[in-house]
Amino acid sequence: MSYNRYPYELPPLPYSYGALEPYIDAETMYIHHDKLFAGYVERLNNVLKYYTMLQNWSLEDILSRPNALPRSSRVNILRNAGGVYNHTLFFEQLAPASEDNHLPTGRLIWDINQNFGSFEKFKELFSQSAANVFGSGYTFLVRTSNGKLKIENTENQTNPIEWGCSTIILLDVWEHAYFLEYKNLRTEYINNFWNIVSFKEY
Ligand code: MN3
Repeated sequence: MSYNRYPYELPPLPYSYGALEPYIDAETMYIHHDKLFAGYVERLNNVLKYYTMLQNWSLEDILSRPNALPRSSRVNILRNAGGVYNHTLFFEQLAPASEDNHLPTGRLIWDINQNFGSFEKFKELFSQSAANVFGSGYTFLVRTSNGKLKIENTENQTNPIEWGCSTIILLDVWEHAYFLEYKNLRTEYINNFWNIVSFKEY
């Protein structure tokens, strides 16, 4: 069993269900991680059991080579591999508000200032972008293949790795990510994301 190769297993949540309160409630975390994320892991294993060749591919291999996937199962594989990849990154990057890693440092803050003017301006643009996701999807901060930072929205479980980008942070704006606590108030959920998202060293 592995987190990045068939047969996939569900990565454990790196903190308790209630660790992100009051910004994300424990019940939402439990359902999101143990039920919805687990469902993507299970469905990905179910489809990959028919494709021996793909069992040796990493998630990155699968998502970055959509045209190499068997046509009859392509949508099913991409959807579930994307669901596993995106939720792995989403839960991994969140951290209790009391931790001190919620501001970008080093090369990343330098690049953010270069690309967006300031961290405050970047947060404003990212938040606006997340508020504008129509239907189910995500907002990403990515590094493009030529090294630039970019904010991108995607639909459903699409990850910009499909067009050569790497993910720095992402916000799940599917309703299941916030509806229990925030109801229709997506903007409050987005604003509170900045208290719990963490940034890695670059
Ligand atoms: Mn989700």
